[in-house]
Parts: sequence; structure tokens; C-alpha cells
Amino acid sequence: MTSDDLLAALRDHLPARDILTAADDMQPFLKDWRHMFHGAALCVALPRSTADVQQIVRLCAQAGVAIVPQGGNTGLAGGATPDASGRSVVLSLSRMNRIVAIDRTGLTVTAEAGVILDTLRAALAEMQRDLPISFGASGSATLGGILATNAGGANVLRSGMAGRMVLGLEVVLADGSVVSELSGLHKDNSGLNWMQLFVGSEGSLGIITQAVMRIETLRPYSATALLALPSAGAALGLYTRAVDGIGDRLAAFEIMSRDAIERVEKAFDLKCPVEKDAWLVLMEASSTSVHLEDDFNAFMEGAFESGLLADGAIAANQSQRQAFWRLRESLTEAEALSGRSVKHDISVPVSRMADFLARGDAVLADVARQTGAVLNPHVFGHIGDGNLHYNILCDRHEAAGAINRAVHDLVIACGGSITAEHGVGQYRLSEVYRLAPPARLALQERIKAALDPDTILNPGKLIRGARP
Ligand code: FAD
Ligand code: 2HG
Ligand code: ZN
Repeated sequence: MTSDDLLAALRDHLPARDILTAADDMQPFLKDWRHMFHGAALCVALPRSTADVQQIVRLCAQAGVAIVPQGGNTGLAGGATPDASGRSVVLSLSRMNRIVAIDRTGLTVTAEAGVILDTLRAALAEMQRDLPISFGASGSATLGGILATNAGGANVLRSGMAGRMVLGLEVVLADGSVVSELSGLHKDNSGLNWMQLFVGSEGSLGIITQAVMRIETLRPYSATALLALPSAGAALGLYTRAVDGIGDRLAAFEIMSRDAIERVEKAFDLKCPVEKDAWLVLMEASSTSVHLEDDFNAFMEGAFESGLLADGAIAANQSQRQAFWRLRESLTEAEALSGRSVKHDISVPVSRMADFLARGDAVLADVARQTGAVLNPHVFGHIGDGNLHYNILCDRHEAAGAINRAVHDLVIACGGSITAEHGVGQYRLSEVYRLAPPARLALQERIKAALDPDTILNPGKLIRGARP
């Protein structure tokens, strides 16, 4: 089947408005959020149902044309961007965005893959329920994309990664068949836990069309503090105290370097309300109990007396709380506005974070000497998960590879992972193949070959599959 035949067949099955081919219409789907990857496509298909997705997949499989699944296109690893060949079909789930059912008692929500996270959480909040996934792109990121990347965010220390909340899934496979278990059972050991195979699979094993997620009772009371600390060691000390003192009410514990916050202040004309030190921590607790505020204030009093803190402020109301979070959630955009950066989404055991940061300074100094590049770290992350966005602003594009390799070698030496929450996509594929255990890579390739023998689904991302 030629490309023209495929387009004609797609148009036979879907209304013309659901198949985009004009360059201007396709353009937003062909580059990633950072504008780092640019691709081309035969068309962008916008299915409205699982049956539409099956039809598109079958036709592409017949034509031997690759499919690039896309949700909100906010991913940071280039996973949703097609290659430059112009032979792929981008399959956007954005029009499959229905919330199918909310079960307040069974604590589940069923929704189509294209529903936007903020929309889903707002609908749940109206029913005093929540899906505790929180990050800066929540106004665009979709449920399918969140599951396909196993997204993390600020609440992982209490609620785990997105994949931990999956109770049901509907997936279209590479041959167009569908596997669907949407009853949302909390307990089901009647077979392999197959759904987890698709969590974090970045569109390379199947297309997620619907999911059932475990939800929680909304915690209406929250307490939030923005704190300045002189060292990463002090921040870890405070985290240990918070784990003991706040327990499972601790919802977020985010670390940000002073330099990174100063870039946010400059880029968005914002003012950090505390006297800054080397590190800032944004700490939040939430609860269903009205006593949270008293307990949180008592904890903070003890923290100030411990001598760990240089300065700090507790949000007195919702608008101050939002102002603290605005500083935190603007870090990625401020970085993008500050020049070219080399991103690292690393994790190490929590106990080794201070060690990693100290050794990181030495590693960067070495790379700067070797490459002649000027390097400015823009570091922040999720302390409770041992996850740092160890991003380096760099004036020389050619130095990016050397920086990546040096940082990743240190991560491995510290017993860590070179991608904690953003995934592999195309950005980290060669580094994953350089560093991952060969047995794991071989297993992944066997799974890929079994589920997608013709490498139709998202080739060149996450898993190297043979393209016939
Ligand atoms: P896309 O970007 O469209 O796709 C991502 C990957 O999933 C691609 O490989 C794509 O092929 C695949 N995919 C998408 N939909 C499907 C589907 N239905 N079926 C199969 N495969 C699919 N991530 C975190 O983990 N934590 C954070 O704190 C965080 N903060 C962010 C802040 C900002 C400002 C930005 C821009 C991004 C952030 N991210 C964060 C990145 C995060 O991974 C994405 O925002 C989100 O998980 C991806 O959702 P999406 O719908 O945009 O997916
Ligand atoms: C965050 O924690 C996101 O804000 C984005 O994971 C990280 O920009 C980044 O590198
Ligand atoms: Zn993050």
C-alpha cells in the first residue's frame, strides 16, 4: 500500500476533519514541548473512539507505516515526536477525552486516554475525591500520556507514581486487536499483571485508549511552607524530621537551588518571600483533619529550633500557597527562557543525594575544563523520591554529549537511574543502551518483538526494535 493509498483508506474510515495533512494544521504535533525535536508526518489522525484507533492501527500495519501516539505533547524526552522521514502517522488521543464514570464509594475513576489531568482532578474535586498526581504540565498532559510515561510529580512520596494507581486498562495492540479490562477491580490475581507492561511503555507496545484509576478522598486541609536551607544535607535532615513528624500527611517535599529560583524571579518578575540560602524547600502536608494546621505549625517551630533552617515562611492563606507553588512550577519554563540546557532526570537512593550533589560539582568542573563550555546548574527536584532535575545551562551545544555522559556515569556510580520520571523517548535512548544492564535490554526487546514484530509502534523510542 502506498502512502497515498493509506491516506485514502484513512479518509474512507474517518471524517475529513479527523485527518490533518496541511502543514500548518500538523505543525503543533510535529515538535516537542522544548522544541528540541522536530519531525514530519504523513498525517495526524484524531480518532474519537477505540474502534477508530483500531481501524487506524490496522491500516497503518497493512501499509507498514509507523504510528506515533501522542497525548498532550508535554513529554520531556521527545517520545511523542515522529522522525524526519515524513512516513509516520501521528495518532493524537486528544479527542478521546470523556470521563466515563466516577465511583465515589469504590474509589475509582474511568476515563478515556485523552482527558487532561486538571480536568479530571477538577471533576473529582467536585465529588470530594482526588487523583493525587501533580506537576507543572497538568493543564495539558493527558491520562494516557501520564500512564505511558509513568509520570511522577510532587506527590509521589505519598501516593507513588501514576502506574501504581492503575486498576484497569484498555489498550489497542499493534495488530489492531484490543485488550480491555475496565471493571476496576481492586483485587484480581487471575492472570499476569499485564497492565503494568503498558505503564511507562511510551507508546511502543500499545495504544492506551481508556483507564480506570484508583482515587482518594479529597484532603481539604493543607499546610505549606517555603524554607531556606544552607545545604542539601540540611534539606535531607529536615526531610527526615518531616517523615517522622508529619508522617503520611506529608504530600510534597520539593528542593530548589537558589540559582534556579533566581531565574524564576527574573523570568516572571516574581519575588521569593524568604531570605534565600543555597537551597529552598517547598514542603506541603494535607489531610482530612482540621487539626493539620496546629500540628504543622508545631512541627515548623521545632524545625526552626533545630537550627537546620536559615529562613522560612508558612502560607497564611490559599493565595500565598499558590504563590509558593507558582515559584516551584515555573522552574522548567524559567530554564527554557534562560538559554539552552542539558536535562538530567536522575534518581539516586535518598541517602546518597548530598553525596551525588557534592561529586556532581567536581564532575561538572572537569567537563567545563575539557570542553571549554560555561556550565550553570539549574537544579531542583523531589527529595523524597531521590529524584533531581540536574539540569545544566550550557553555552556550547557541542558539549551536551560530554555533560550527559559524565553526569550519567556518576548516577550509575551512586546506584541510581538516568531517568526517574520523564522516560527514555528519543532523548535518552543511546544513553540507556550505553548504561542499562544488557539482560534488561534483551528482555525488553523480546517483549517488543512479541507484541510489535513489525515495529509499527513508536519506532526509535524506548526500545530499539528491528524495522523490517
Ligand atoms: P505526550 O507528551 O503526548 O507523550 C508522552 C509519551 O507517551 C510519548 O512516548 C507518547 O508516544 C506516549 N503516549 C501518549 N499518549 C499515549 C497513549 N494514549 N497510549 C500510548 N502511548 C501514549 N513529568 C513527571 O513525571 N513529573 C513532573 O513533575 C513533570 N513536570 C513537567 C512540567 C512541565 C512544565 C512539563 C512540560 C512536563 C513535565 N513532565 C513531568 C513531563 C511529563 O512526562 C508529561 O507532562 C506527561 O506525563 C506526558 O503526558 P502527555 O499527555 O503530554 O504525553
Ligand atoms: C518538574 O519536576 C518536572 O517540575 C520538570 O519534572 C523537570 O524541567 C524539568 O527538567
Ligand atoms: Zn519532576
